Amino acid sequence: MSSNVQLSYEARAKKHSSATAARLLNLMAAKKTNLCASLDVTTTAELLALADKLGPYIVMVKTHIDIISDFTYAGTIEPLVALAHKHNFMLFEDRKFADIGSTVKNQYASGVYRIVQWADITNAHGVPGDGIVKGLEAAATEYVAEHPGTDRGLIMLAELSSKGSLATGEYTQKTVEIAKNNKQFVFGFIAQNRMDEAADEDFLVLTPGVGLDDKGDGLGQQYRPVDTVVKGGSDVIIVGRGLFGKGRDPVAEGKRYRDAGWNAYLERIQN
Ligand code: BMP
Repeated sequence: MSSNVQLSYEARAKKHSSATAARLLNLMAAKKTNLCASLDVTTTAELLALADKLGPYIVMVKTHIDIISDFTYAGTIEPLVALAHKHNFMLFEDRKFADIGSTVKNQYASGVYRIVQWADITNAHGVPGDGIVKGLEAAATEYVAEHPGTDRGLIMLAELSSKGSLATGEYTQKTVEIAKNNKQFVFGFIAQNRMDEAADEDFLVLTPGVGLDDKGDGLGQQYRPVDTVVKGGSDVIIVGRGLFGKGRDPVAEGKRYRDAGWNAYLERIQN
């Protein structure tokens, strides 16, 4: 496994070439949490209420903004960004772009959601090839040029948590190659394992499919415990229904997953 996993988040932030990755690493160190809350809810009110409750315990909110039934930019995004400032967490739109460069550029910057304007991080599949990164990067570069002091970063979907995923073996390797060829914009992976990296590389691994109580959801999702995930090289644990599923208290679960994730990280860097 890469030696980066033995280093502290602060140490990695100092030498990271991506401003977005460095910001994320520093924020995890400052807030002592590597927990990303995946808030898959369908109303603005639920999204904002959960973001506010969980804010103190998380480094990031991950959204699927297209599932919000009452979405408006002013009504949904503006208060969400205000909560991100209030609690100091980053925003990750789990858009899973998968089209040609020219199309994803517009999907990222335009339409109803205007993702590039508010999401620090988004993600993409490698299936279309390198052009997908170039298209997204073009939109990010335009936005950042017009908004000095901002940064944007992309993560690639190298593996999925779901049963029977086709993102394995050669597909995963080719996706990693796309990332390696685009390090100025791609800073990490959605993956279940650490991906290959050279001595001068440090791709962050963000891992969904994390649950302390359940093994799956009956629709193909597969959960692994926090300890296994972090000790396996993951830098950010992504937890959704484990935090706010039926009967769960988001504040209690937020603290529980934060502590589990942070303790596993401390043990990892101490060994
Ligand atoms: P939950 O913890 O409630 O199962 O949610 C997992 C979240 O992570 C969902 O938003 C899903 O879209 C996302 N996700 C995943 O579960 N597995 C992957 O491999 C990649 C994902 O983005």
